[in-house]
Amino acid sequence: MNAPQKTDRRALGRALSRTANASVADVLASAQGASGACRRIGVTGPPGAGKSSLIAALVRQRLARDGDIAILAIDPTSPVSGGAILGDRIRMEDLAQNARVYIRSLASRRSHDGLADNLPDMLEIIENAGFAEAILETVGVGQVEYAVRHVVDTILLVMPPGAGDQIQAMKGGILETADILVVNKADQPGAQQLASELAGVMKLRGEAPSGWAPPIVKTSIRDSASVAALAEEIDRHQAWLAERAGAKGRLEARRAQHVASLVARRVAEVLERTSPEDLRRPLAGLYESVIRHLAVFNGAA
Ligand SMILES: Nc1nc2c(ncn2[C@@H]2O[C@H](COP(=O)(O)OP(=O)(O)O)[C@@H](O)[C@H]2O)c(=O)[nH]1
Ligand SMILES: [Mg+2]
Repeated sequence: MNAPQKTDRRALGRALSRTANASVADVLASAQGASGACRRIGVTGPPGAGKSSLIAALVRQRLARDGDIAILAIDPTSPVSGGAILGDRIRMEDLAQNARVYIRSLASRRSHDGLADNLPDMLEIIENAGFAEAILETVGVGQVEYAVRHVVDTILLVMPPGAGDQIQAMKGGILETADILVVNKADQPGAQQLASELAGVMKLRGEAPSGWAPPIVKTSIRDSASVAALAEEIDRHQAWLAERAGAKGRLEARRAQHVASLVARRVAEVLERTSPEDLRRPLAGLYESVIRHLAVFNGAA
């Protein structure tokens, strides 16, 4: 499939906006589910770690290859625009002008996990639009990172020097799901100390069940060799995924998770339209009524 032309980008933007607000019925009418055609990279970590700057630096290098790149930023701070994304725009100004790059911010909506509810659907649109790569930036350390796991192939956890205290708190969390640990701002003091602390934590953790040992990469946006080294680790992880006998596992898990999230959204849709009287009914009756309504896509839900 060919990448969309620059003139198609407005149509792409409209399709994404439509999907962001689509009901489950709307999604089922058009979406097919992920095909795995597009490399998906998640970049997470605390605000100010340098995620946007690093993504911009990575993309500038990765444009040397074939294929268009989409950058999606989940912005929990503002429902519309502004805030962090405004800053991101400035860091990515040159890329925003590039016909082969598509940048889009997504406000996180009512979702319990802080991700846009329709993120899997939006990523499918990006995939079908022919992008070779989609890079997803998420802010914060928490539930979002677990949700990201299901929609991307490779997760980067970006930390600034001095984040050592946070590592203790993260031990059982995001550190477990990250595929690559990035110590950014390596031009600042404390980067080596953080890298050593991380290495210690990873050693204690022992070998991951998957067999992938997350590398620890020090980067600085001022050092293009370090960004190239990070790009290489991303490629190495993607190659490792592709080579595994169970390589299909991740795509299938993604599709299963997609269906699960659609069902959860559908339940929420039905409950929204359930009257207070019905909600006071005995649990078994209420449960049965909800189940019955799930498959009935009419105005009355
Ligand atoms: N010294 C230094 N500053 C950086 C580096 N990467 C990002 N920054 C700065 O850190 C600040 C936050 O960067 P940003 O990309 O917005 O972080 P985000 O919130 O994680 O997306 C900005 O002022 C960047 O210029 C780096 O490698 N070295
Ligand atoms: Mg950012």
